[in-house]
Amino acid sequence: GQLPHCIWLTGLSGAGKSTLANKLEQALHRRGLHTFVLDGDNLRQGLCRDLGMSDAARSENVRRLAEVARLMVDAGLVVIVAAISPFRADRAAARALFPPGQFSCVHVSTRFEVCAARDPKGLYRAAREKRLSNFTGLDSPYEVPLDAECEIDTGALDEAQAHQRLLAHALACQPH
Ligand code: GGZ
Repeated sequence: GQLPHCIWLTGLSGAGKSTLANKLEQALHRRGLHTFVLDGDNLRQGLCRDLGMSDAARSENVRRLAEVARLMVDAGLVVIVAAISPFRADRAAARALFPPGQFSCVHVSTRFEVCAARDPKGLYRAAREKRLSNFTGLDSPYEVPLDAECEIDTGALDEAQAHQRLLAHALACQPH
């Protein structure tokens, strides 16, 4: 059987969280594990569509993601959360919802300059040109985790290496 677990990916916009989360889900699924991905960007279309990008709105967004993840872990799933989740206190509150050993934090630590150069959605450019405010790393803070169980820099690893590192972490959380 599988150990229900929440794997929480935090990092800047464009760091690679969603890509890593989705590839991890596929790999775990192939190994017979029951998983679900909660992506901050997706949940902002529905459950969290009333929330903007102020500090308070981000805290509320992270709180809701954590509560939903907790319900899904209670239902027996391996839940993969991908959200910037920029504040240490909010990530700590998320962690506190789970039994010890059933939550782990993965810092997708890709540097700001690397994310800004990728800019897959043009958000960094929009933020630079002041068409977008409260942008993480520019005029909104990102508090680097001090308690991450795993760190992945997609600027230093290629996609396959980054995926392997995350998969190894996820499998290490399972009984073997
Ligand atoms: C940062 C923003 C912003 C601002 C829109 N700052 O990389 P993405 O595009 O696809 O995902 C980001 C998403 C942020 O949602 P999260 O739920 O992950 O954020 S948080 O945990 O801080 O609540 C990004 C896009 O929305 N986006 N405006 N101002 N990212």
